[in-house]
Amino acid sequence: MTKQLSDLPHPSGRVPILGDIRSVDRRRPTQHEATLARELGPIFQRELLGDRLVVVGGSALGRETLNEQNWGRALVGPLAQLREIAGSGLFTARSKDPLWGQARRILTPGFSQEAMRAYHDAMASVAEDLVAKWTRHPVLDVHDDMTAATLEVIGRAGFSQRMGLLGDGQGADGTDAFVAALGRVLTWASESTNDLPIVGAVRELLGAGRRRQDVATARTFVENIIERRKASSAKDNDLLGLMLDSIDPETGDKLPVDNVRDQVLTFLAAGHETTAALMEVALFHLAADPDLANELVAVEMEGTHLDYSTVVKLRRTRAFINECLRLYPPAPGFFRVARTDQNLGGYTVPAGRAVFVLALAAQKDPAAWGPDAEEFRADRFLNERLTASSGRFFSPWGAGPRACIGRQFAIHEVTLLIASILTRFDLKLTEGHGNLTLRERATLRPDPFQIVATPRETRR
Ligand code: MNH
Repeated sequence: MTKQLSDLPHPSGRVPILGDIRSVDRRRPTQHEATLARELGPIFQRELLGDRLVVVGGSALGRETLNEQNWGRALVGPLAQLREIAGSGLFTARSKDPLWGQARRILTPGFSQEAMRAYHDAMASVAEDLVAKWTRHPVLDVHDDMTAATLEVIGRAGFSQRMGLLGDGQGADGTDAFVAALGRVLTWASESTNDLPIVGAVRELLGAGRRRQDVATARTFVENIIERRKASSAKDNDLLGLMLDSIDPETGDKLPVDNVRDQVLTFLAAGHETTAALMEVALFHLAADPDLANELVAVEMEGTHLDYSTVVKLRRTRAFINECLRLYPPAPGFFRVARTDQNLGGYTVPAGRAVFVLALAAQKDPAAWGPDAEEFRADRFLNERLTASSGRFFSPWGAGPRACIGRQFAIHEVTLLIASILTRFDLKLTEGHGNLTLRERATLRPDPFQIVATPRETRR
């Protein structure tokens, strides 16, 4: 006999009508849910005014939801809110919207191995600008510099467009305003998902004007990028080139003008926020553990020229990056919807019901990852072969046809940035930054911290 979702364990302190109101952390919702998963088990519920969120935080049950035959992607939670700014861009389009398939087909060549090879020099130019900046200013704000670096990378590699945040400061106008507007919209998307209907409605009313402005700011910024590109003679075969000119082989259509705008915005947002989060987690661990940094340099970086084929061979760095993604997934979870009635851990999940798969919890489930599941072990992914049959939930890029299209792009970028930084600098945390704490705005991203970068002594 399977049980109903109403039978799922829930946090203690449930109150009539409002429900599990005492167990909502508006500012750090998924970190709170990961704590609950430890107490309540691999699947639990949280109810607010009769609205039930089903959270899957166990590794084995999480893996069941990755089965594309039984489960699909669901556009709910913060993701649904983000349609307000990203429209039917790739990330926020409904799977059944023909524009999703069309855009995915048009853009997939932009993420091939060949494309990565072509982006390498643009990515390397950003790494060099970052190194130059740190040489001049050794005490650095990691959050700001990673926002700058990742935006420059997606701008230069994806849109042949400098963002004006690194290097000589030339490039798109209004990038800072764009970043600020985007940050506020992301925060709203995350926090409003955890609002009670009434409180939420009031907040909506208060925030709507500001948000309209933010959306307008962001759209104007990307429209300027598109206009500038159309006016230029450059016919680059980059992401923007594909968006503007490429014809979908299946439908014979180009992307509609409005959709190009939504795609550019989507790629600027999805391409930088998550990647910056990953870079920040990585830099924190490298600064906190100089032995680890030195080992990576000594074993696989020293004396190499960081060209495309060298970067793809940095397997220890890759393993280290995977461990960052395991413990600090920049997308802390994703929604999956049951295609037909499912039995999940003894509970009936009716067809059409969405569940929140909490990668943040499932990727440190001791039942799968062992007693040291919560420990950061940079070599974990070197020693344990993670194949599809390894039985552990590891899904920082999502799942199925809606999985991250930018995965190889992000991995190449992050590996190259880390190698460029480590071969040049010794990193140290400044006093008072002993712990990595994370804030949430649909993504999970470290709170700002500083590091000190001193030039590494070169061996003769
Ligand atoms: Mn990315 C989808 C994680 C970097 C563009 N990305 C997803 C999803 C996850 C994800 C998880 C699926 C979400 C869901 O199912 O609800 N992405 C990441 C992480 C990084 C990242 C952890 C970096 C680290 N993403 C990038 C980069 C780009 C990008 C870089 C672009 C250059 N991601 C996307 C797009 C989608 C996506 C676009 C939506 C794909 C689709 O729905 O077809």
